[in-house]
Amino acid sequence: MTTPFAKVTHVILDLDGTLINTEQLVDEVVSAVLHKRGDFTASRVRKAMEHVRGMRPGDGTRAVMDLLEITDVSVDALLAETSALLDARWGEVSMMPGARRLLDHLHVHGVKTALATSTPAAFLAKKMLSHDGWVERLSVVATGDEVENGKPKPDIFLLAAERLGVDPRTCVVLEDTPLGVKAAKAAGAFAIAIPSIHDDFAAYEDAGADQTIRSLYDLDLSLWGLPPFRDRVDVALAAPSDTKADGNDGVSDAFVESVLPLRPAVRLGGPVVRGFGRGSKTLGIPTANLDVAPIKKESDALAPGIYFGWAGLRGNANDANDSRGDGEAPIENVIAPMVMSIGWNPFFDNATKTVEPWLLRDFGKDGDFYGRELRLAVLGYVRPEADFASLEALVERIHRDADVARGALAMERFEGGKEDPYLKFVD
Ligand code: ADP
Ligand code: RBF
Ligand code: MG
Repeated sequence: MTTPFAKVTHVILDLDGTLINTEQLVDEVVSAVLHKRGDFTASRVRKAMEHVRGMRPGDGTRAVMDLLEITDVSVDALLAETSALLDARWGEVSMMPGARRLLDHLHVHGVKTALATSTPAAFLAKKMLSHDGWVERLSVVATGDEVENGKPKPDIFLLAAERLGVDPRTCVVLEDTPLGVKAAKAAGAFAIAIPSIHDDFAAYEDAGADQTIRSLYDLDLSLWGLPPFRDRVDVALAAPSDTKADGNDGVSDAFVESVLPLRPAVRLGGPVVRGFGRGSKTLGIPTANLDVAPIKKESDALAPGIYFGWAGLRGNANDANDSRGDGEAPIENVIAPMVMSIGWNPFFDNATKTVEPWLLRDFGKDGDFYGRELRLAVLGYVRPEADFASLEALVERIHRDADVARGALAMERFEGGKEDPYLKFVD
């Protein structure tokens, strides 16, 4: 058993980047506006924007202008320009993976919740127009315009706790930015960081985070004395793939692992593209990479991490352009179990996000998928992406993920997923 970090009674939630996925849209819109104001490198603009993540819109605009030394326009004018562009696009914003599950869970268990957002009330209404009323289910709301000082000052969390009618020391704050974590700690609350800046976890530790997790899927409420989630499912492993007796390699030797079913299943697909050419060569584990751009919305619905499900791979029976010699039997459509990775591969520190399933079947001479259409029905989440001390440890963990996937997909509740019509190429 893990000992709890603390016993809290109330949960305070940040909005942008924690509950709703606004960060990429804001980055895109604001950086385009900033680039029009001077000859900045992309990395300088990105750094400036990361520096102000979590601030109120006015505070952030002013701070970015200072950092980039933009003087030919007023803060208000620049803010008006970005706000108008953003207001036209808030409808594109989805909830963060795991946010709906968390809010439903806290609601069902009667845990009192506060929203503590830097967004001013007037912006909040516009931002939430396309959402279906979950804000109303929160106990209290505190907005950026209601306080004297924005994050990293504690005001917004002090106000949220006051409206909840409790001491901030009985609250845990969920935050995606270092400035938000700082503000929560300054208010005396506990702070869980769920970083939206994925390449700088140290910034969250420096800010004083009590715990850092990679996504809301990994939130363990029992560590905080709150009612735990009960929706994970145990998967029994046939045998540990780690045959070394002691588990001193950072990879657990347990015979059971729990997975989080995704409801509903996430469907995504496209033609198989070339990846970094590393899977087979470096790891001995081939992964069929999908182009992320056309499936951005679907892949963003999943937190970076490791998943399992079923894959449908289109054959070439109907392919008039089949360039192989006459008389060769056509390759049939197949449905196979799969285990996949989504994210930035911390071990390799990739600059771009990949979506890459390993199909758990030996394809032999038919193992060239490039250009063929691959469809995935993702049924469950296994674990977050991790870094490893050695390549061997990474490879061992991926084989264990495959064992977990095979075990889960043999269970009645996941087995039927292979009948998903999406995976059958009927046309
Ligand atoms: P890349 O970096 O281009 O993705 P990999 O070394 O990861 O290359 O190998 C992936 C390729 O190997 C796939 O695109 C596919 O053509 C082939 N392949 C063969 N068997 C499998 C399998 N079981 N699962 C995934 N890909 C496979
Ligand atoms: N890469 C990581 O850096 N960390 C991981 O925890 C990780 N887990 C993976 C799990 C599975 C099931 C698969 C198929 C891949 C995983 N990878 C991980 C990605 C691996 O590094 C990648 O497939 C290779 O770099 C080839 O692109
Ligand atoms: Mg690959």
